[in-house]
Formats: sequence, C-alpha cells, structure tokens
Amino acid sequence: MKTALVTGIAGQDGSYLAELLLAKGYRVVGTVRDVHKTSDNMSASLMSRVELIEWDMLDQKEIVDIFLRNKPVEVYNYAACSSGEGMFDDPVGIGEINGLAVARMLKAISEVDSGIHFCQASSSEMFGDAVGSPQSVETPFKPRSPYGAAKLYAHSMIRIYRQYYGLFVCSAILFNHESPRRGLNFVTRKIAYQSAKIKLGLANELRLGNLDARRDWGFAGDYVRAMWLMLQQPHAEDYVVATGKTHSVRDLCEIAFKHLGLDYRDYVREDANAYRPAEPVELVGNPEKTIKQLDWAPEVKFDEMVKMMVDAELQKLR
Ligand code: G4F
Repeated sequence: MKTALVTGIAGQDGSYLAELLLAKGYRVVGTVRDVHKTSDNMSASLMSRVELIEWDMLDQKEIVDIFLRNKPVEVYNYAACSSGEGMFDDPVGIGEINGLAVARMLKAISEVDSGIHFCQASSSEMFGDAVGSPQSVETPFKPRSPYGAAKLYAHSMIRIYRQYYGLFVCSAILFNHESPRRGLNFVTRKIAYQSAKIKLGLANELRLGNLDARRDWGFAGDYVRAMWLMLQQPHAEDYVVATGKTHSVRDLCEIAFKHLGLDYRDYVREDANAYRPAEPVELVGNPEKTIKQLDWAPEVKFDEMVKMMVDAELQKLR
C-alpha cells in the first residue's frame, strides 16, 4: 500500500485530496496543527480512515522524522496561510509558513528519500499585477502581497530542487478554487452562507466589497485531482490549474439568490470601504497544458458549484 503525506489535511483541499487518495487505495497520513482540534471538513468517516500527526512547520528535524517514520511516496503541501483578505497581514509569519516551510520539506526530501514525489499548492497570487492575460506557466511573476511573494519563494525553490538536485517536485499554480468546505472569509462561501440565511429569514442583507471584481473560480475537488495526476507523470513539471473563464462577484450573487428564488438586488449592499486595490490585469488562468498533458478537465461548472455551495449551507442551517 502506497503512503501519501498531506500537510494541512484538515483544510478544504486536504480533505478532498484525502478522500481521493483513500478511494485509490493509499494509506493517508495528514499533518495538522493540533490533533485534538476538530475540523468541519473532516467527516467522522474520513477521520477514522486517515492518520493525523502534528507538525510544527518551523521545525526542520520534525519533518525529517515524519518522513523517516511514515515513508511517503507522495507528499502534497497544502499547509499555508490562505485567507484572501489576510494576504497583507503578518508578512513574517506568512513568509515562514508559505515560503520557508517548503524549503524545509524539500531539504528533508533530499536527505531522506530523493524518490519522493512532491506537489506544492502554489497560487495565482504569484502573478499579482500580471504582465499579461491569461496567465500560463510562461507568464512572469509580479506578486503584490506578502502572501504572493512567499508563495513565489516556494515556487522558485521547487524549480531549483528539480533542476539542480534532480527531485520529482512540482508546483500547481492554483487559481481560486471553492467548495462548501471553503472558509467563510472567502467571497464564494460568504455569499452562499448569507444568501441561505436570508432565505430562511435569519438575516436580511449581505454586505460585500466590489461586485464587479472578477476571478477564475473552479471547484476544489477538480483541482486536487489535477494535483494527483501531476505526481503520476513520467517527469515533474509545473502546471496552471484553472478554468480559463472569469465571472464577477455579481454573477455569483445572481446565481446564488436565483437558486433560492430571490433577486440579489433586494439584499446585496456594496460597501466601497471593503474594495481591494484595483487589478491592472485580470487574473485568469490558461489551463491548456494541464488539459492536454494530464488529460484533465474541470468537471463541475461555475453555476453548479455555486448552487452546490448554497444547498450545503441551507442543509447545515436547517
Ligand atoms: O474570495 P476572495 O477573498 O479570494 P482571493 O482574494 O482571490 O484569494 C483566493 O484566491 C487566491 C488565488 O488567486 C489564493 F491565492 C488565495 O489563497 C485565495 O484562495 O476574493 C475574491 C474576490 C476579490 O476580488 C475580492 O475583492 O472577491 C472580491 N470581494 C468582493 N467582496 C470580496 C468581497 N472578497 C471577500 N473575501 N469578501 C467580500 O466581502
């Protein structure tokens, strides 16, 4: 039985990937900050099938011990500070977790078992003030937040360890990916949650920032499948994981409220104070290489995903 190690297993991506790996017959070991803390993303059945361990991401010796003890053949790194709204908070902490911790893992792989296949959850935030659109693996990076800069450091270390140390290490440049397991600080989940509350008479308005902001939103379950495929290839490479289509926050509201039989214009209030700095170039991924080389395609469409998120909120609230 192959062992996979998933850091940040209790998060959205970690829990979807754990389900996929278990279905494929892997033994799944996951790292968390606190094994006694429960996560809404991990069902009781999932909890009973994975092995959870604590890892202090600042500790180099501990990661070496984890690799030695568990002997993973694949490692997926999802442990990160990932809040969209918090991208400028705590630049040093973000640098440690989203950047340096990856260098620790790569160093540990080179010391313990250079045959391990490694996938890093990189981010479209590395493109930042992008120089062109859509963005592919060839597009130059221009991060505009400590979050994007830390992810870019990790991404660069992966290229270095692949080219100069010969490791099988890949970077998945993930555009926004959502699901009912997304945190409430992301706009998709905020809209799904609040619109369901409004429908049930538990709230009467939804305050948002820029309704015309656009993103390339995909479904998290599809994106973890792409990352698994990346590690099954004959050669390690980087890939953009995206849908190639953008939608606005307004589109999201329209679909969510319509699904509930409501008109978003009656409930959504735009708050100019919550606007983010304008993006000079739209962030939208070019997934052509990923589709061709990995024989991958997003299966859940944007409107299906929004409806799935709204339905999940309704069910939880009821
Ligand atoms: O859902 P968001 O907060 O996600 P954001 O900032 O794009 O970050 C996510 O995607 C990145 C990939 O590019 C990841 F690196 C990162 O970890 C995270 O997964 O915001 C999406 C858009 C933004 O343009 C924001 O300005 O929605 C707009 N927005 C409008 N009103 C809002 C709101 N965002 C939030 N969070 N809350 C609002 O009320």
